[in-house]
Amino acid sequence: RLQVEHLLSVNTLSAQQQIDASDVVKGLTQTPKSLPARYFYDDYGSMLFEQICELPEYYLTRTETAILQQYASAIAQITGACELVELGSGSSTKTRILLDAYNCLGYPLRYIPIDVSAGILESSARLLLADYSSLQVQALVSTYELALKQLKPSQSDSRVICFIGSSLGNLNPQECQVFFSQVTAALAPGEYFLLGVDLHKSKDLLEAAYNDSQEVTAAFNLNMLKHLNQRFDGNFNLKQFKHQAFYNEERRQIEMHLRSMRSQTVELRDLNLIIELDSDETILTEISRKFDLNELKKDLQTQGLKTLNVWMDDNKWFGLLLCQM
Ligand code: AVI
Repeated sequence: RLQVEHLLSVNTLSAQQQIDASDVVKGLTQTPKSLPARYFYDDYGSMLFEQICELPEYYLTRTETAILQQYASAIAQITGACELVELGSGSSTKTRILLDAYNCLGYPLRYIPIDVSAGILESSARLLLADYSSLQVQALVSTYELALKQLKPSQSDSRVICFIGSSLGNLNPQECQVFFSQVTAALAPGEYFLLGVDLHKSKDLLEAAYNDSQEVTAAFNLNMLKHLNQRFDGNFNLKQFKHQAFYNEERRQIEMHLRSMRSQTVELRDLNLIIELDSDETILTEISRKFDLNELKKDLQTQGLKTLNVWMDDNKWFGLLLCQM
C-alpha cells in the first residue's frame, strides 16, 4: 500500500542541485543577502519545525488544528471520496484529522504526501499505514512545483490539494501567483483546493510566535547554515550569527534574518563561492506573510479558484479556505 517516489534524487538530482545552487549563489551575492527558505528542512530542521509547532507562542498549529477538528467532517462531506494530495506534508499530524473524517464517512482514500524531506515523509507514511487499514499512500520526495507537474489526473472520484499550515505565507506575492497557477494546472474542473492561512493580528502576538522563549525558532533559523555547510562543503560558523525575527507592518510579513556578529568571510567550496559579510549585515532566510481574507479570495478567484467556505477560530487568527476549480 506504500509507494515512495524520489523525484528529487533519482533522475533529477544533478539538475535539481544546479537549480538549488543557482538560488543560493544568487541570494548570497545580491544586496541585501537572502537564502531560500526550503533550506530549513533537512531532517534535523524538519524535527525542529515539529517542535516549533508545539511551542506555546506558536499559536498557528494549535489554532488550525482546532479549526480542522471542528470542520473536517464538513470538508469530507463537501468533497466526497477523493485523492488527497498534501503539499509539504511533514509529519502529517494535522492531516490525520481529515483522514479520520473521510474514514468515518466510509470514503476510500488515496493519500499523496509531498515533501522535500525524505526521512520524515517515509516514516510518517509508515505510521499512517499502520493506523489506517484501507489507506493507500503514494509519497513523493519532491518540491511542490516538480510534484504538481508530475501528477497524473486523479485516480479517485475527485482530487483535493491540501496546503495547510500557512506555508503560502512563505511565498512572496509573485511566487504566490505562480504557485496558484501550478495548483490549478493539477486540478480538473470541480476539484478542490484546501488552504490554511495565518491572518492579520497584533505585532506583539506575531513577534512572540517567531521569537519563542525556548529559542527553538533561533535554532531552526541557524540550522539552515549547518545544512548549507553539509550540502555545499561550507564553513559558516553558527556561533558568529544571531537569529532575528520582526514584523514588517508595511509588507504585513514576519521576516526572519541571520545577523552576522562580525565582519567575516565564508566559503561554500562546492559552489566556488566566497561571501564577505559586514558586521551586523543580515541574510533574509524567510518571509511569513499574514493574510487579509478578502484580498486572498480575490487572488484565488483571479486564478479560477472559487472560495466555497471559510472557517475561522473565534479570535479570527487563522483561516481555512475550501476552494473549487
Ligand atoms: C512553514 N511555515 C508556515 C512556518 C511559518 O510560520 O512561516 C515556518 C516557520 N518559521 C519560523 N517558525 C515557523
